[in-house]
Amino acid sequence: KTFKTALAALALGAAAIASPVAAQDEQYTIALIPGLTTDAFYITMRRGAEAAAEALGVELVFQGAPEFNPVTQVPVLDAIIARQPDAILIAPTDTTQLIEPLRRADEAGIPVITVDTFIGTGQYQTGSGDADFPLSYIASDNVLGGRMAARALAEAIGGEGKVYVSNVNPGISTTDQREEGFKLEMEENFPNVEVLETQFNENDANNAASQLQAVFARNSDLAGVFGANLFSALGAANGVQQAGQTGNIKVVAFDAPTSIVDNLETGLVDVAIAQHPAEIGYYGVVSAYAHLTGQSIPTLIGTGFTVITADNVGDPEIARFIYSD
Ligand code: T6T
Repeated sequence: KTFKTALAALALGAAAIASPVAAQDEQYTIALIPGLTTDAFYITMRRGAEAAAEALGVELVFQGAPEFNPVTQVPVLDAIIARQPDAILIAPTDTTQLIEPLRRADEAGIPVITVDTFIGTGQYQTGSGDADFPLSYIASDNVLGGRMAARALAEAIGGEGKVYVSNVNPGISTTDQREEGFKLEMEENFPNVEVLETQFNENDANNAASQLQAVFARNSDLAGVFGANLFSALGAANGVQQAGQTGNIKVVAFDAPTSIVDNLETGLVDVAIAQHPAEIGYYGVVSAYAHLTGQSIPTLIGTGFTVITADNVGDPEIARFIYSD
C-alpha cells in the first residue's frame, strides 16, 4: 500500500513537472490575414511567416480576400475569429473600418497584432483611444519611406519640375503615410518641385496607367511620378510607357516585385524602394509566439528598406529583397 501511495505521489509529481513542458509543447495556430492574397508583397510576407512557424512548430493559417478592401476583408476576419486561432496577425485595409471588427477578436480573447498597416493611430497599448488593443505593430516606417521616395524622385528630375503621387485610396495607413512623407520632404527640401494633385487608383494598375496619361495630357511638362505601392507604381510605369515617355517621365516605385524590378534595366523605372515583407511576417509570428508563451513583446517593430536601382540590382545582397511572386 505504501509502495502504491509512493508510486501515486511520484506520478503526481511527474505530472506536476510534466505540465509546464506540455504547455510549451502545445501546438499554436496563428492566422495571418493579408491585405489581399494575390499581391507579391503579402506572398513574400507569408514566406517569412512560414519560416518562423516552421522553426517554432506553429501552425500558420493564411487566409485573405482577393482585393484590398474592408468590405471583403471583414468576412474573412469573422471566419477566422470563428475558428478561434491562438493569435491573429492582420494587415488591416482601413484605419477606422477595421477597428470594430478587430475588437470582436480582442473580446473573444484572441491576441491581435497588426502587420504592415495599423488601425487608429498605430500607437498600441497606451490605455487611450478606441484602437490601442492590438499588442504590436510590425511594419516599415512609411513616412520615412515616402521621404526616401521624394529624395530619389527629386534627384532623378534634377531638383525641379512637376510630379504627382499615384496612390490607392485615402484611409490606408501605409500609403497615407508614404504620401505624407513624400510631400513633407518636397516642401522642406525641394522648393522647385511642384507636387500636383494625388491620383487615387483603388489599387488597380489599369486605373493608375490611365491616370498617368490623363495627368500628362494636362501637363506636357510632367517630370515624374511616385507610385506609392506596387499596383500604383506598376500602373504608373505602364502609363509612362504607353505615352511613349520612357526615360522622360521618371518613375519612383514603392515595392519591388519582379515586374517593377525588371523595368529598372529598361529605364522605365528609376528606383524601386523594397520593403522587407518577409521580415514583417517572420517577426509577426515570432512576436505572437513570444506573447503566447508568456514573454512581453515590443508594441512597435520597425523593419527596413532596400533601395534598388539598375546599378545595384545585380548584387545578390540587394536582389534577395525582390519580392516572391
Ligand atoms: O505596399 C504594400 C503594402 O505595404 C501596402 O499596405 C498595400 O500595398 C502593398 O501591399 C503593395 O501592393
